[in-house]
Amino acid sequence: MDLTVLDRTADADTVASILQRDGTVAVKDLAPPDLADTVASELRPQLDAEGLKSRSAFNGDLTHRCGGVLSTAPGAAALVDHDLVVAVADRILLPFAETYRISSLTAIEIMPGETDQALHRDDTVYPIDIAGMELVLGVMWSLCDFTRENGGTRVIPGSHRYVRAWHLPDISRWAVAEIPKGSALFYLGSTWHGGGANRSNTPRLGLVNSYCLGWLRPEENQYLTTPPEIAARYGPRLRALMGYMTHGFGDDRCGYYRGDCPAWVDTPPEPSWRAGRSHVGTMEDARVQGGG
Ligand SMILES: O=C(O)CCC(=O)C(=O)O
Ligand SMILES: [Fe+2]
Repeated sequence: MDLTVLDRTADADTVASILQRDGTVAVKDLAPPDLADTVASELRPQLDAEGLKSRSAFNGDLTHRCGGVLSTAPGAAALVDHDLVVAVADRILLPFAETYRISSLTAIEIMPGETDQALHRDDTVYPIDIAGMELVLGVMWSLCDFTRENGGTRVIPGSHRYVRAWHLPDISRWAVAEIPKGSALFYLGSTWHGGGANRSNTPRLGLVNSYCLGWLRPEENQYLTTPPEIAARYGPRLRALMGYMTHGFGDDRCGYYRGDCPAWVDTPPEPSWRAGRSHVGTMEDARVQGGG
């Protein structure tokens, strides 16, 4: 199956319905190329200084990675908090949670000579596997042109939502995200994918944002990588995405905090995040239950 690549004029319903059908979709030219350049140059010092610290059998030997992106690259806010991305994430994740939040934000620079990354799903960090329930949405922003030669992300359309234990999808063929700088490749947490080998002579730089259901623990600790003083520089929606807001409302909440915090968000900034389906009982329930 091919990867569908849409124009930046695509609306959220179209993007989300292809994403639900295929497990992946790309929207090209979603961010201006100069924004991609700005983010790339903001990330540069940290990539050079620390990029190779995360070398591993999974991450690769010739791949630079860095997290803490919103502390080092403020330009990335416009990508992570992009209106279309949020609207698509609403459609994919809100059926299973009242809000969602950033799970990880990682700059990934695949250097020339790097080999293929193992194909994988991003949602295997969570020990739950319920067919049809998406836990994670990944968005890979191309900060340079992604090509077949330089390690454009490989995705397997149709590989999503398999119940891992007994329906392993066929991962012998993949599509390559060949997308210009400033594009966004969406893939569900259950969709098989991986970085590509870089057979070119220039690095391949991308920024991958993943969003998880609001009641899950994020992969990267957002409070330590973007502490309140730094988070406070961003708007309320991005602060909520960083986790400076509860999941759930009323008496049914995760992550509440009653102290002072300059980054805290009291009122969910998106109407779609205000469903408030509280499950705990009330005093009135107790009275009806006849407890005296
Ligand atoms: O670099 C890429 O294209 C994909 C990386 C990836 O999927 C991961 O590290 O989880
Ligand atoms: Fe991945």
